[in-house]
Amino acid sequence: MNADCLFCKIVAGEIRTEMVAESDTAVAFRDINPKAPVHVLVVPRSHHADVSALAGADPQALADVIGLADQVASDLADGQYRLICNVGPKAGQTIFHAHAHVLAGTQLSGF
Ligand code: DGP
Repeated sequence: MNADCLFCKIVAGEIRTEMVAESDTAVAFRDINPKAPVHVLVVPRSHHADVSALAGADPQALADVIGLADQVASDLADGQYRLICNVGPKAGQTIFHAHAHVLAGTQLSGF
């Protein structure tokens, strides 16, 4: 755990938020600023700055994040979803704990 990391504090239960799913290696909770009817963040329990770092350090944990994202999209929507991972400030990343955005529950427009 990184003591300065918001998502580490959410994983540890130090900051309360609405959890929608959990696994041994990842947790899923609703984004505070939703961009779709279903907008869930899936984060690994272990701290890595972004998905690129996670892929290098623990590919299985990244696979687990994607697996939990897929489960969330089936549980909360119809299994059709967009998965977004922002890596670095140029991509719009603001929280530097690896995470995937699951967007679902509506017709999503193109990029
Ligand atoms: P990104 O731009 O990819 O780093 O996305 C970070 C997301 O985290 C952003 O969509 C808003 C969300 N977020 C920021 N602070 C909180 C919080 O305290 N609780 C929850 N649930 N989401 C948060």
